Amino acid sequence: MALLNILNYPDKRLHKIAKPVEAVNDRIRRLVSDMAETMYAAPGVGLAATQVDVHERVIVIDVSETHDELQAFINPEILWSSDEKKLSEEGCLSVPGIYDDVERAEKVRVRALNEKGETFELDCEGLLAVCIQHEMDHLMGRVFVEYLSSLKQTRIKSKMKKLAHAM
Ligand code: GNR
Ligand code: NI
Repeated sequence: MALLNILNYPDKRLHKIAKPVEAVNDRIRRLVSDMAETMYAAPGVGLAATQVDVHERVIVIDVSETHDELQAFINPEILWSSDEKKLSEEGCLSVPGIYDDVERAEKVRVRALNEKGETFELDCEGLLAVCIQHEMDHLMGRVFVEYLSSLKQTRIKSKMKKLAHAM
C-alpha cells in the first residue's frame, strides 16, 4: 500500500490521454489499491489514474456514506447517456478549494472491467453518474474547470499558482 502524489491543475500532465489497460494483472491491482488508499486519505469520492500521473484507463470511486463500497473501473466506456442533463456542484482533488456547477447527463450506463478482469455494466445516477463522467473526463485529459468561463479559468489558474508558491 502506498499513498500517491496527486497532480495539481494547471499541470500539463493532467491533459495527457490515458491508454487502455492491456491486461488486468498484479501491477494494475496494486495501482487500484494505491489509488483507493490515496482517494480515501484525500478524502475524495473518486480518483482517475491521470491524477496520479499514470496514463492508463483506471478509475476508483466510492460514493457510499460508509466509505466501504470501492468500485474499480478499468477501460470504462459510456454505453448510453440520458438526454436529460443536470447541473451539480463539482470539486476536484487536482483543483483544491474550487467548487462550481457543471452540467452532465443525469444518468449513464457504463461498461468496464473489474479488478478480476471481468466485464460488468452499471446504471449510474446521482453522485455516481456525476463522478464517473468527471473521472472519464480526467482519462481524456479534461479537468472540470475547462467547462467554466475563460475568466473563471484564468482566476483559478492564478489562485492555484499562488497556492503552489506558498507550499
Ligand atoms: O472528491 C470528489 N468529489 C466530487 C464531487 C462532485 C463531483 C465530482 C467529484 S470527484 C472528486 C474527486 C476527484 O477529483 N476525482 O477526479
Ligand atoms: Ni477530479
